[in-house]
Amino acid sequence: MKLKTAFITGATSGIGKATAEIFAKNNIQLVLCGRRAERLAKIKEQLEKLTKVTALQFDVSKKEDVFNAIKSLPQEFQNIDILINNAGNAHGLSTIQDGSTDDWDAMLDINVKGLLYVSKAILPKMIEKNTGFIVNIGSIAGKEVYPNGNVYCASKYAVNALNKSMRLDLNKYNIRVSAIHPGAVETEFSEVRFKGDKEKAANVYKGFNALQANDIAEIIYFVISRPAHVNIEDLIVYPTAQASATILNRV
Ligand code: NDP
Ligand code: 8X3
Repeated sequence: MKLKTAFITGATSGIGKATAEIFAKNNIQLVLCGRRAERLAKIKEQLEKLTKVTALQFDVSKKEDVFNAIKSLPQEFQNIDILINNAGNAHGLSTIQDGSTDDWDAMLDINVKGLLYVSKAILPKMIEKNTGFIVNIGSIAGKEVYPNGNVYCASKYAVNALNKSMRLDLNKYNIRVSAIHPGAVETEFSEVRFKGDKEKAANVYKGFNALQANDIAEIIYFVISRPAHVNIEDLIVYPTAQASATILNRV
């Protein structure tokens, strides 16, 4: 049987990398994407023991690079069945009056426009084939705003809206669309948010059992492996200790 092909953005760490690992174990061939070439090469080498893998190095926020990279895919990886729109990060955690405009640009360009560019480049073939699956990684920050979250929250509210829009616009092409909205997941996310301050990042996950990247990856695999007539629209996934974006039971 022909292998299914998944295209995963942000496959160099955290949720994207864990998803690539689970997909590889389940015989899905992979297009791994990210900016960090060394990591891409290492993950590709590991997962090639399990499935066919190719790597694409590009920045999702650079429009031309996105389209050129996707055009350059080897023939056997061009038929993408599953797109995991996962690349993204928070940059900074400040009030609206103190926020950095560079951080705002990064979050809107990567989390929103990047997701749109990648989807736009991949959709024509899904539409032509009349089948496909898109999983958008949102966040609890796309369901509730929290103090100092402002622009990151806005970017994830946009992902939530785009997920709903994709469902409406792509419905007639038999393309399944799902969003997964995690609460606190212990990845490199907070290190990026706090610009490499490892101590500050580690404090985010102190005093409770945070979700791990693999917890979300398993759910992504569950979502994409339902029978063809089943489409889960939207899931919020928290660590047990977290009740909402702002309420966390730390010991
Ligand atoms: P990580 O920082 O571990 O991973 C982020 C991934 O996104 C990396 O692979 C990174 O790759 C990629 N990425 C970031 N910017 C770009 C860019 N400009 N171009 C291409 N790739 C990019 O964080 P997570 O795994 O936690 O984050 C994955 C997704 O999950 C994000 O959308 C995040 O918003 C969301 N999320 C995370 C939560 C958490 O608590 N961790 C909770 C809710 C949602 P590289 O640097 O190599 O380009
Ligand atoms: C990441 C989780 O709570 O920092 O989206 O927004 S949070």
